[in-house]
Amino acid sequence: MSETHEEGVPDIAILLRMFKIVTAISRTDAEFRKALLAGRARSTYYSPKGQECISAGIGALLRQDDYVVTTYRGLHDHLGKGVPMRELFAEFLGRATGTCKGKGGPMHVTHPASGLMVTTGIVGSGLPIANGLAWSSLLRGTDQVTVVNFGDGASNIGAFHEALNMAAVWELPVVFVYQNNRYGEHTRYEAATSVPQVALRAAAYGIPGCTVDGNDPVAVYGAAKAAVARARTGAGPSLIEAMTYRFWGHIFGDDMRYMPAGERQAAMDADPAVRYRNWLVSQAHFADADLAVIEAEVDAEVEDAMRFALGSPPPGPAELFTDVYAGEVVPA
Ligand SMILES: Cc1ncc(C[n+]2csc(CCOP(=O)(O)OP(=O)(O)O)c2C)c(N)n1
Ligand SMILES: [Mg+2]
Repeated sequence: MSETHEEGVPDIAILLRMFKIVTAISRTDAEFRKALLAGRARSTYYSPKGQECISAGIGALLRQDDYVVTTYRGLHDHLGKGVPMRELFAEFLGRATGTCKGKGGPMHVTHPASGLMVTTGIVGSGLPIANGLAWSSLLRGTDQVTVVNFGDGASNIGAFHEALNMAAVWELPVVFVYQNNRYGEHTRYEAATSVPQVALRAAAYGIPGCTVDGNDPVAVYGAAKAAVARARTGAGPSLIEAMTYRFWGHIFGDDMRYMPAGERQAAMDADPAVRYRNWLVSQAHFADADLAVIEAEVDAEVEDAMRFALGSPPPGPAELFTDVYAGEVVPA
């Protein structure tokens, strides 16, 4: 972290909350990759490692009853919103104890109790869904805020433009969080996008847009604070472009040949989790030993969640017809 953020440093409880989220994401990601490589777990896995500070900055701001929508690369957003680790791990591994009884899997994690409303596998589809959630809050007269996370690839899909326009016209309480990790699948940002920064597109819809360092939770928190306040007070939507990088390619197991080796190495050398930890210590917000205690607690929680998930059964055949139809349906 090059900046000191002297003026805009959030209070110590927020810094700590963000550290716990960053650590939980980073350690969970490492645990998942280890389990997959060892053959202990089988799943498709879209690693969010590198993008954890975005979810920490947003997660530290939201209330439990606020809504979050995310994508298949959403593990960081799930943890940032407070989805319980045991149920989350179990869902990722398709177990009956998961958030959706193992029937959603990593691409469809839903946990309304913590406000994680939808995880989608269809690029761009989360944005209109977020508008619907926000519209429901307006109809019910609550001051809930909806945050929708999506990637740079999604910003070139029609649904992005339709959703931003509608949210602006209806002044919906949505924060559009655009996680610019420089690649949509195997396509570089520059090859697919007409503007140097997608935040510029906010002007086309008459809403505020900004670009922040997505690898700095303090910067994300600062930008999101204004956007969340705007949404909560009925002033309408905003677009936040968070610049970041995905460490492990599109899907875990990707050979990553299309990513220049130097570029990826530079991003990994500047690991945002390590950078935030170093900044907290160098600015004397926390002692190294205090953070080590938290890391040990997080490690224990991650180990426990993995043990719980691996020890849980898959959903049985009787589950095939439950949670599928609104009414009672008995198959012939
Ligand atoms: C409508 C649609 N088109 C194509 C795909 C295939 N696809 C899956 S992920 C992806 C890349 C999306 O990139 P981005 O929005 O930048 O998200 P990231 O994976 O970087 O988080 C594509 C094209 C899809 N799932 N949905
Ligand atoms: Mg991307």
